Amino acid sequence: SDAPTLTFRTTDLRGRSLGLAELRAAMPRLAASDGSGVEDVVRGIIADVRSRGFGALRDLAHRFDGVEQRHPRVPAEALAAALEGLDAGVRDALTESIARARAFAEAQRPQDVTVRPAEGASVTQRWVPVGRVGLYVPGGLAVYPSSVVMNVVPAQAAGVQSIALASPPQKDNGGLPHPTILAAAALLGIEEVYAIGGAQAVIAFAYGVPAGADERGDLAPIEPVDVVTGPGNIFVATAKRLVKGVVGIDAEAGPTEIAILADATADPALVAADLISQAEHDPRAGSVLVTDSAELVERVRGELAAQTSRTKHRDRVLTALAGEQSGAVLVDGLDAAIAVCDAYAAEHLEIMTADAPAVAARIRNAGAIFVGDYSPVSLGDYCAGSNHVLPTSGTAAFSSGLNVATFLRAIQVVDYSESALRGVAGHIRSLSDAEDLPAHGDAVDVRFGSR
Ligand code: HSO
Ligand code: ZN
Repeated sequence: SDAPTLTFRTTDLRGRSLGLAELRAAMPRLAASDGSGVEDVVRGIIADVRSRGFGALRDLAHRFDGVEQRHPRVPAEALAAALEGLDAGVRDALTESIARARAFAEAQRPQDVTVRPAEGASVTQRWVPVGRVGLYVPGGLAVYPSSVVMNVVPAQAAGVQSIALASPPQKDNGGLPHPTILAAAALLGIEEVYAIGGAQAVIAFAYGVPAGADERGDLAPIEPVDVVTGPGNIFVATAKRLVKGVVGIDAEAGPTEIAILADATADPALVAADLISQAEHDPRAGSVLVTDSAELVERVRGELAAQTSRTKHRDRVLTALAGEQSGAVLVDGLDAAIAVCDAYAAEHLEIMTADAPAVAARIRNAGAIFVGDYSPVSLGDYCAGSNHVLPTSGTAAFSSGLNVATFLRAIQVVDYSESALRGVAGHIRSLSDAEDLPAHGDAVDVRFGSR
């Protein structure tokens, strides 16, 4: 059959001055899919898991994963065995990845702050980790031990005491999750692992599963968590959206994206390699080049054609590059390129220009920024020390990648002495009367024997 040909469209914004909404609409990006059919299915699973607990999980494992399961908890011996069987090179790489991510995450821990508005008065902001976190790790085509690292390390650095992990049971692994996932969990010291797939894992974490019993004896409960994180398919994303509010969630991850802001000095071979690297994830992945050099676009297109012809996941990559979510965007100069990248708010933004650090410093919207020729996204995916769980689909304009703060709450602590309270009693009275809430003022005055 014919070799598939490369399509990588150009959007020419030169000579046009567009407002923010027009700019966003002009950029290559996937139209948001409406998951309405999926939502009904997930609501059904929520009702089932909440009413039938382990019985529902057993039936879902049978139906979706083709395994027979009495209780989803992975035995400690299976975790140890998976670590034992882990390839030595992968183990070394994960160990280095963990060390770098941990050093960065620990340095992110915010300081408590105290302000003393008056003599005898203090207000403190105290950072406190959530008590328990549930991490979902997919187990289909994409088995990413690196994502176990990226989700677990900031939770541990935040001081979360209880971390549980769930990943789908695999038929060919005796109903256990993928061995590399188990090994990564063991390497990180995670002991509580469940073989539960998809939406039901998110739901089991959000609501917990009460203790049960069957003919063979007791079934230990799954305790509910405070925060659920982790990537997944549309069912997982929908489940996270539906349990949000019952628990906290990290961002709802869409297909991955890379934007490269490049000028005429960029090396087209590097630009093409990096666009292909993220397109490799998913036929719906977005690979976008923003530049003021029409010549660079042509040279990158040549490199894409050459490099895709020898890349392993060629069909997936070519589909992603040809999609409406990918392509080159031609602009009038560096300022316009920065404005376009800010409007797009990429999950990953690479800067390949003269004086890349100066350009990077001007970017306001991106999940993560990769500066210069020697900081490709692949580095951040595995071994930079940064986190690879990042906001997609333009949500970088208002949200952040996974970090220590994802797992912390700021508690404000108020501590006033008698005289310090007396100092503002009149103001409290004025405001409580102004809001027609006089009992608020009374609660202060009663302390000073006047009401
Ligand atoms: N680039 C992906 C993360 C990943 N890459 C995992 C390789 N493995 C989303 O940031
Ligand atoms: Zn990646």
